[in-house]
Amino acid sequence: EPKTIGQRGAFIVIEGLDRAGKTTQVKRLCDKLYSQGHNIKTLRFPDRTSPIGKMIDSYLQSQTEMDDHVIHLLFSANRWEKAKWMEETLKKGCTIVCDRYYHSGMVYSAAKHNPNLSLDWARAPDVGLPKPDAVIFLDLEPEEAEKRGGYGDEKYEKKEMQQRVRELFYTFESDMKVVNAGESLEIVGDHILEKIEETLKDVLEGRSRVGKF
Ligand code: NYM
Repeated sequence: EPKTIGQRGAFIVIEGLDRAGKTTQVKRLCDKLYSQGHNIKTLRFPDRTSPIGKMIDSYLQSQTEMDDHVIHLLFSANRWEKAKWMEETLKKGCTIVCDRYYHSGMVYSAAKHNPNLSLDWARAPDVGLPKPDAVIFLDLEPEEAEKRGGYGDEKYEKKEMQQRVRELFYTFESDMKVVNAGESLEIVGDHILEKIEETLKDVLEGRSRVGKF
């Protein structure tokens, strides 16, 4: 018997640094919640499948150059493309587990140190998006990321950039639940579950509405 019948679903976001194991943890969390009887949908940003997503993908792979503001607005537009679907999905009683969202949007762009692209400027285009019920931040020490084989070839996957991104994520510490991603898969998974337990209960028992950023 699905637990979410008659109630809205919960909106859970997994944020974190590159190499923190977000994708694996999103999968584990979905499997776990599904086995508990939740209706689940997953989402990841950037969603590289839409026309805007394809432009983002091309930028991340250094195949096209773009002004910092332009790519920032495309990342935001890529979230707005899904906003209506997210609201409808939650309303139907489906829980959404999402790999990255507007915190990534703000911090990666602001970490570029472009004097014309402040954190405030970066925040503005995302204002009004559906607000997650819980944001987990998978935190990883840079040394640990390096032990995991270092970063990939995409834009932003450089040590100095990741360090700035990490510092900026911490300016949103009060919005997020920090989980140390340096532990084993199982331990990280258990910590995530512990941190969202209260939120899930509140949502599923009808005590909380979908907010807006
Ligand atoms: N990224 C992701 C941004 O710069 N802004 C955003 O709004 C989002 C959602 O894209 N290095 C960056 C962070 C990552 C890169 O993400 C690709 P992933 O999770 O590796 O596909």
